[in-house]
Amino acid sequence: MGSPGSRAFRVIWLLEELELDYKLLNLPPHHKDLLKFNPSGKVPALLDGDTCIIDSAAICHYLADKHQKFTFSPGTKQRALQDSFTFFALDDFETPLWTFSKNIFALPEAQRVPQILPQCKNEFAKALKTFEIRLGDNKYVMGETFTIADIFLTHCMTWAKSSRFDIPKGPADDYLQKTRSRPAYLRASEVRRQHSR
Ligand SMILES: N[C@@H](CCC(=O)N[C@@H](CS)C(=O)NCC(=O)O)C(=O)O
Repeated sequence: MGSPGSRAFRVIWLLEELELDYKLLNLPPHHKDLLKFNPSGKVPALLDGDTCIIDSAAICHYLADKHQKFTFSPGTKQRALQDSFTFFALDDFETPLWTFSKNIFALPEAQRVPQILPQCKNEFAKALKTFEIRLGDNKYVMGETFTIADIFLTHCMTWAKSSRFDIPKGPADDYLQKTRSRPAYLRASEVRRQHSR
């Protein structure tokens, strides 16, 4: 559940990587059908049988662990390293992006604080430098193996580009070209395009 233009895109991308059948309910946040499962009204949510899982990170970890694909196994050092990239995406990248978006459009106008916007861009730029050092010469953050950490990082950096944050030519941009040319990413983008009509 959730519009493919939202964080639901992360889940759609993973479902496409896993080549699973799924039904997308293109619901906006706070839709009554969603509020039945998630009191915050936020998207995405995954309904699997009679269980509803909320939060894009929880959903992606559940799907990857269940199918043992695009993740290292829990309890391994590689999984800890993979998770540290995921949490980096959700903390160092997403926090300034979400604060920026809230103060540009998501909050009611009277609650917006425009003075915070430059700080969001600075925080993101700092995180981008850290990311490039951590990525090094790797194709994906865990080396040759594509994992869900790449989904969160790519989604955040794509969000940054669409909010006109600066991602200069260099390792991060080269990385994005690799992750965003994966066939599953292109299929997920097509789903998003069809649903945005
Ligand atoms: N940590 C959550 C965040 C979910 C979230 O904030 N989703 C946005 C759309 S991308 C939303 O539903 N916003 C409505 C709101 O904040 O009330 C996740 O990754 O699923």
